[in-house]
Amino acid sequence: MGRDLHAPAASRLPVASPAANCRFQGGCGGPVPPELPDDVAAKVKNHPCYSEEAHHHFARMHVAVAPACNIQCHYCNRKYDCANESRPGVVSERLSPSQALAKVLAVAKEVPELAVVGIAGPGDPLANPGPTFETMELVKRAAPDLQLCLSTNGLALPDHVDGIAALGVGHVTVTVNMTDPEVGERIYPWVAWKGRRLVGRDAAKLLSERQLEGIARLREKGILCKVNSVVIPGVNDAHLPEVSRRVMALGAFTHNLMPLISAPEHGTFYGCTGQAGPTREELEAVQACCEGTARVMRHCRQCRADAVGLLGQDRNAEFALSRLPPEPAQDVPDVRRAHRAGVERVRALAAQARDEALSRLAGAPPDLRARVAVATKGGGTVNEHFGHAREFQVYEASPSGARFLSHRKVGSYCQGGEGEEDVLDAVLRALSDCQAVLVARVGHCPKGRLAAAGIEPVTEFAHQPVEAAVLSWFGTFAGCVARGEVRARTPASSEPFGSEAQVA
Ligand code: CLF
Ligand code: SF4
Repeated sequence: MGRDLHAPAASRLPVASPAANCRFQGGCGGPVPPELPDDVAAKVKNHPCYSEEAHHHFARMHVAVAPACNIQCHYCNRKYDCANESRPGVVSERLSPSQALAKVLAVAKEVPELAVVGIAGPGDPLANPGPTFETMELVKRAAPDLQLCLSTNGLALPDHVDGIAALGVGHVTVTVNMTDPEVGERIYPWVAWKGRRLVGRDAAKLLSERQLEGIARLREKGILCKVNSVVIPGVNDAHLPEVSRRVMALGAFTHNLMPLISAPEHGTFYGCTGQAGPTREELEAVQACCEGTARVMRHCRQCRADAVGLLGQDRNAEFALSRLPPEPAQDVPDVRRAHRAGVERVRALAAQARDEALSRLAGAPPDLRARVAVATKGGGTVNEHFGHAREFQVYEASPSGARFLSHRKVGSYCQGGEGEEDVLDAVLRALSDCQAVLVARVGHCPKGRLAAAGIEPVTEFAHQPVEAAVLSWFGTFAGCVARGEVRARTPASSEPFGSEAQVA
């Protein structure tokens, strides 16, 4: 293909010119996403995947009613099932449509944040159209205020867009890893098509054509489409900006660039052949490059196909079939309504606090920025103890605002009242590019280790809204930089993305 696939990803990517209106002064490689039209803003406002802000307040659940798949991806092995695993395609139990409804109602009773019911596998929802559509019909009738969502590889999508629209499904995700069959044949060994198995470039070409046709048809029907791409170093990473351009031109709403998860014990082709996922630096380089043309999603948690709860949580085990009541629960829409009203109040206060914090940054150098980690367990505030956090959310702060960059999975440092030193080492590595970590509380020992590693532990903003907290800390930091007391830094990481999670 005339390009060096063994060079580091960042050096192979086309250089994105900073847009004239880039609010991160060119550092992000992309323009400010345009304001959303009101009807689109309303559709994404409470969807935890389509809105980064919403993911603090709203939950999704997946119902695993779709076992079969019509293609094979080199990163997938649906036979592997581990309760600690967190990859799409992996589930603990498969459900019939009526079991799925019972589970939705049970979750709705216990999780007022529930806003979206999605079907994401463990195979492809549209390779199982009977159970998929029956489930969505049942959920729509029982709890019409819950949003319906599905995620597909796109092969069968053009055949089902009308049915999806008729059911009122508002959000569809299509996984598009390539538009070039030469790239695609290295990702897909086969696709099943009209009773035959296509292989090689023919398979990839057909898959790509069907995906792009499906995305265009979703737009015609006014259905929001998110495109997911798995970043596979040396295979499709340098090609993904082209994918981004194509799918956005066809009307996709956002592009979610996810790291390949690959390990020999997963039993996948990539796992067994040593194909590595991207490092954090490589992933961020691809995301920054695509941001030139797309609204890039950065807060994906690569959920299991039976995930339940806020993104980053998985409460699926609480709602296993064996724990469901014999009779389906009654729906409780009033509880969800009350939660939504509460979120609106929290949002108004958070926006006011953010604007006040921003106004105090007026004199800071426009090109100053810093990465700040936040410990939160939802609700949009700094409310998690350092030792209990199983992930940190990382923001880039600048005088223009606080921008979500990524989450970092970690092991919980405090286990049974004792601090685990090896876990703390991994946390320090995971946050090595951060200047500070904002937490509700932190113990004496980790506080000292964080400070020694150059990461300021901060409890001053406990229970304050996240963006305002990040910006308030940044204001103090900017003053210290101006006085020469500290230096801004953004060290790169060469660890495989997600390797921190291995300590969990
Ligand atoms: Fe599920 Fe996907 Fe709908 Fe979200 S997940 S079907 S759009 S409700 Fe979300 Fe999970 Fe990432 Fe998917 S965090 S894997 S993007
Ligand atoms: Fe697995 Fe999904 Fe690929 Fe099918 S489309 S092989 S379920 S990852």
